[in-house]
Amino acid sequence: RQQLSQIAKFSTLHTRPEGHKYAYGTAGFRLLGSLLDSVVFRVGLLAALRSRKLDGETIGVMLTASHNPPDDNGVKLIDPQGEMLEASWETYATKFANAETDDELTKEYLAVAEALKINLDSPSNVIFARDTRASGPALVAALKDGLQAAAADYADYRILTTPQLHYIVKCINTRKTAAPYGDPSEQGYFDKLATAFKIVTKGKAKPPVVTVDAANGVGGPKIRELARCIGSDYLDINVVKDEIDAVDRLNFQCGADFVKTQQKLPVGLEPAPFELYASLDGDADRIVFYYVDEANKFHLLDGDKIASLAAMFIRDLIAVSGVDLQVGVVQTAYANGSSSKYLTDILKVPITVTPTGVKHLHHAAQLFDVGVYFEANGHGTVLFSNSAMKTLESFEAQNPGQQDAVTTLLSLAALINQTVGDALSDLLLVIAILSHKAWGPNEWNLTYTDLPNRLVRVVVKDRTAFKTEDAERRLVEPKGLQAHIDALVKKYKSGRSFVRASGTEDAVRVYAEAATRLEADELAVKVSDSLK
Ligand code: NG1
Ligand code: ZN
Repeated sequence: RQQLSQIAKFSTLHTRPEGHKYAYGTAGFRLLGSLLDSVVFRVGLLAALRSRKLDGETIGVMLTASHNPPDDNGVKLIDPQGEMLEASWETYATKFANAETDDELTKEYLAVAEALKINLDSPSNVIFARDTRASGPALVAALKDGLQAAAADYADYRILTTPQLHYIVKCINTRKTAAPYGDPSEQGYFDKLATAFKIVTKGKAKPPVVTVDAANGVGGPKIRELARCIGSDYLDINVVKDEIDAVDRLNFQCGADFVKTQQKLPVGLEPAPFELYASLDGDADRIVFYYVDEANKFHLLDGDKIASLAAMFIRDLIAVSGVDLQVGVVQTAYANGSSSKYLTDILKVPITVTPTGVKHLHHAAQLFDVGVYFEANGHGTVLFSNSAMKTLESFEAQNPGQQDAVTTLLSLAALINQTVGDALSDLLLVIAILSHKAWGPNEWNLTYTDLPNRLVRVVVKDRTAFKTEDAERRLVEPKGLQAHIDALVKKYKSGRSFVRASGTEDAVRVYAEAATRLEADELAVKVSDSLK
């Protein structure tokens, strides 16, 4: 057939480097940009098939390596409602990427089409975008070849943040439904967020000034554009680390991952005490906040603090409005023990714990009326269920206070990017809440005090030997190790520790927390030593 011969022909232009094994993981394919040409071409083929399987609904392809170093790049698929690619298709992605020859690739292509009864003549729609990396344009060319070979219709959205592309995918696919998500364009995205932000903050205290470190990535220009749409009467923002043309500075000594893992300020930032700062990652889907006190001590406000702030605010709005809705929070084992205690004991908000990986958190959050989920590293969002939206939209308020709370809840649902964690949307959410409470970062931080904690990466012979249960909080294998960890933990006040294999690196991670810095460090070392 014509499509198959086109694929075989184009594939010769994108040969697979020998000896490299590819795997579609939680972050899609992610590695050195120079090793991705054939992978991206083949992802184009898969995206075309995925759209055909779903009756021509639009699929997204994002080229980014997020917080990774500048020479890396990556590619991941976005499903029609703006979610991550359905898990069963990750296997096909991996198979396509590893096909040894052009011939084997066309065979795989046909095999998937046959197994899933996909009509290769049916319509296929794909949109794509990339971040600011130097390897991006060449990979876009490879992707276009793949889409053309597979006879897909496509549109190039050029440079976007990852969450912007998720948003546009969802907008396109909901355009003709009863609940369109928004205008499927970048301007539509900015306008939706700006309008919602202005409604939420109307008549409230002037929000705190915020300085944003954009990791020298795509978030810098986008946040400026967003701020322009909102206007300086509503938002006072400074953007730093926004040199997108200095490609080697991307994520270098700055950005959300640097700040969270090093627990320190971006290099070169000279903060004023008690002012609010935030750092994005390279594709602007993560954000962490921080400030320094009068003694110049650094205080991190991470994903757990964002989740707690959002849950508190939404819980209070629900209480004032009188609507019958339940807000819940989804965390992973890495959530600080103090945050879980605060949510459960003080806010009385239910918590679900899931394994690491956004898709697990996202699915668990869908089970609440309003589900707040954040990984400690600052990736997360808030989901309003369809029935919660209906309840809010049809609610008849008895007094202005109730009306105000319901309007705010509905505007929050528009302000928050519900397809995926979005640093820009999360930034506005946090600022809006601080404005309502007339809080600065210090007041926010005082809601609870993080337990000192330590995360250690340990290289082991075989990380697959580490099997866990109970949302990765307990080891089942190697046998006996959990009992040993339990015995160690018992010796520390507020001690907690767990071990799991990383899903993104060839290592295991040890997490430990305890009442004091010294004890948390000691526990982490002792548990790490027991793995050798
Ligand atoms: P792994 O390598 O499986 O621990 C890391 C992060 C996750 C998540 C993924 C994203 C930690 C401890 N783990 O996973 O939270 O962000 O990368 O790809 O931060
Ligand atoms: Zn990212």
